[in-house]
Amino acid sequence: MKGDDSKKQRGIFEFYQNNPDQADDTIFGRKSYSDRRGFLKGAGLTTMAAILGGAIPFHRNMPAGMIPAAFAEGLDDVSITGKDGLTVLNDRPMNAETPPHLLNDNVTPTSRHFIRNNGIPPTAVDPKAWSLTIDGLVKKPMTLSIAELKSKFEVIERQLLVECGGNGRAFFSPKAKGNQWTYGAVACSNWTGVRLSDVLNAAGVKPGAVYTAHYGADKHLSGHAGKLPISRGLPMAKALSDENLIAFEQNGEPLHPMNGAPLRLVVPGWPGSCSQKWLTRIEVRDQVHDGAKMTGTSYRVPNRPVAPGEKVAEEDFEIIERMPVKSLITSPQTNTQISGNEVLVRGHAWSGDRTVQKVELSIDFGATWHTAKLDAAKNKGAWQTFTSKVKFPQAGYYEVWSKATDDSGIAQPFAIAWNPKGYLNNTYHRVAVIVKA
Ligand SMILES: Nc1nc2c(c(=O)[nH]1)N[C@H]1C(S)=C(S)[C@@H](COP(=O)(O)O)O[C@H]1N2
Ligand SMILES: [Mo]
Repeated sequence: MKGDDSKKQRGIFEFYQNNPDQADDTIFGRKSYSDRRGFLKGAGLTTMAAILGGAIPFHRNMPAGMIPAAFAEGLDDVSITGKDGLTVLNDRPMNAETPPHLLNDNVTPTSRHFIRNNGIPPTAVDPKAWSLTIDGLVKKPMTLSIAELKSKFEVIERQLLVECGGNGRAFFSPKAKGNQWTYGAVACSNWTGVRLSDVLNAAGVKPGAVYTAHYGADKHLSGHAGKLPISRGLPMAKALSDENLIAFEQNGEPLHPMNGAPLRLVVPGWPGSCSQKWLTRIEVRDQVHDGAKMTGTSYRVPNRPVAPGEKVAEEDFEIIERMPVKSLITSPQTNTQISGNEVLVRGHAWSGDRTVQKVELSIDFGATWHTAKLDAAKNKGAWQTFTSKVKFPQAGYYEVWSKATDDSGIAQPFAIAWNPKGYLNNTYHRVAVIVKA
């Protein structure tokens, strides 16, 4: 690691989780484990400070006794105000996912909505002073306060699904770099706001418009004022469809600071990265947006099937659009022991921009499948909840597998095609159930 601050900084947890041996080597040098005596020295300290920007919150994930007491003191755990039971994957930037059994509610409570940050969120936010600018290829560029958004446009409440493009990345082999999301970078809260399409139409999209560009108030990890952590956009057809919200409330309250307060986009069914948080500006462009994390390999997959671990040229990557069909079992929690031979299985299923037609469950590793009861979505862009009473023939170890099929006849696959950045893992969800005699 060099001291170059344009280089991406990472939290110590991600650093260790991705490759513990390499992290150890970087920080402590290539010495034998017993030689280290629990102290950082020389280059190790400098490196650590560069990675962490000063604080070392995740000492418990480091080799025992390796963190100087002065650094570790008082930083035993990370709790995020207003969040409950989330698993923190990274502290700089903050990234946290929700264990599946905490996503059992039809509507995800704010306390259980995951956090995916690419940079440093704004602090001391004043909703009254906040403004949103619509400019670029529009007839009437405008800057609106949140009060003006509320008074000039119809305010609606919708239940909308947000899923990170990297949800399920932890299960790719070879490993893909980035947050090792398992299942819980997905949520479906109630959002209140105005339609993105209404606001764009009021500004008057000019002919020749191709793509939107979204800007937020968070800062790049490097601290560079001119550098954005993330700025993504949408093709005009998706931007102008009526399910997307410019939202100022989540579950009937102001947005949580980590979920974009005071204003954000919610673009259901597309990679979460399309849903810009701390939203300040939407620009309409005559070409595909080229902002931070729009280009290169970010939120992109190869345009052809590739072998696991294959190197793919950057020009062969394509922007991810809708998210694929997927299901999540939210009850029972995995590894639950039950007595009696029956359990009520519950979960949710979704397919970006489409409807889920059926969810099937298997308790015999896919040999036979049973169709679950599947509810309709509350509205376009929401997930659908499924339930099924599952009977087990005898005591023993079982896995309950869930497989959703959408209205295009596309089902979740058993195994995921590998891609370099670990996106779009929509394989069956599996939970273990131990049936006691
Ligand atoms: N301004 C801004 N918007 C952002 C991000 C970000 O880092 N900064 N992360 C994006 C990504 S990658 C995802 S998956 C969603 C996550 O939304 P959440 O943190 O509210 O769950 O926000 C998106 N919007
Ligand atoms: Mo994301």
